[in-house]
Amino acid sequence: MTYKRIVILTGAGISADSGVDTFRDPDGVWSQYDWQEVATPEGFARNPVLVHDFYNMRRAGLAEVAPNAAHTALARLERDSHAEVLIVTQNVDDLHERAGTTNIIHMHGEMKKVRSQCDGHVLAWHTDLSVDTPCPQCGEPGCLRPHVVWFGEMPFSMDRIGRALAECDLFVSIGTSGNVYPAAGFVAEVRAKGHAHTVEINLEPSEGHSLFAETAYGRAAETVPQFVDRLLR
Ligand code: BJW
Repeated sequence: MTYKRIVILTGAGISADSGVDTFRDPDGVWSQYDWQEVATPEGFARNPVLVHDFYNMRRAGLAEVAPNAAHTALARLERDSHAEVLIVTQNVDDLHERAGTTNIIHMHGEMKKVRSQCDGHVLAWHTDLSVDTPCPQCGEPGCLRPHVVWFGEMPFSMDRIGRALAECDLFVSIGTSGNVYPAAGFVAEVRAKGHAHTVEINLEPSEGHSLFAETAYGRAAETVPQFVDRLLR
């Protein structure tokens, strides 16, 4: 393997084989919930009880799932390759970390964290959250929110991601439909800034599939380990 800096963007499709619902597939999260009600700051302001219930249910669901072969293969890539491997995930689950990945950015936040709206303080959180939960910092009820990025909010660590995209020599996109920006624009950014090889691994061609130099289609739990085996050979 000749690559020195690898950036891997992951989306809901990598966790699908673990039993976590994707968003836009026919039986996905957005077929059951209106994203404007549960994934916008305006929805949270209108009905915080509904939004807390939505995230409480998904947070509790994490106890029922485990990393699959795709998460494990990416952790193996980080551990066994000489390249610097950075995972930029849009996922709010913790399956990459549970598989052993350490160099990771959760650009859309993390389900097992909450944030104080009073002072921006971020806390690890493993139980249900409600409008009555007092903030451990200030003692006020109602000031904690899920530490996730909703539509209209700025994703996290964009400066660090921008630098990594500019410097990488391999960019791989796994399990994302390419519907949501800025992540959907990363492949174009990589192509504009450098000479990195670009690879899409997904169940089916994404919105931006034609921008990738190489593509592989199939279930992530099968395609990602094969791809990693090839890189490590
Ligand atoms: C498998 C598989 C298997 C299935 N194996 N694969 C017009 C242009 C540009 C931008 C905008 C625009 N209009 C509005 C915007 C902005 C907006 C946006 O993009 N809207 C679009 C809908 C048009 N974006 C934002 O508001 C973002 N913020 C922002 O832009 O700030 C300004 C800014 C500007 C410039 C630079 C920087 C910032 C914030 C977006 C926040 C998204 N939040 C959510 C919820 C997070 C919390 C939570 O989980 O509840 O993030 S929405 C949801 O979508 C979640 C996901 O991370 C995200 C992406 O979804 P993903 O991962 O791609 O999942 P799916 O379901 O779409 O696709 C799964 C794929 O897997 C499919 O292709 C399947 O085929 C595949 N698959 N099984 C392999 N077994």
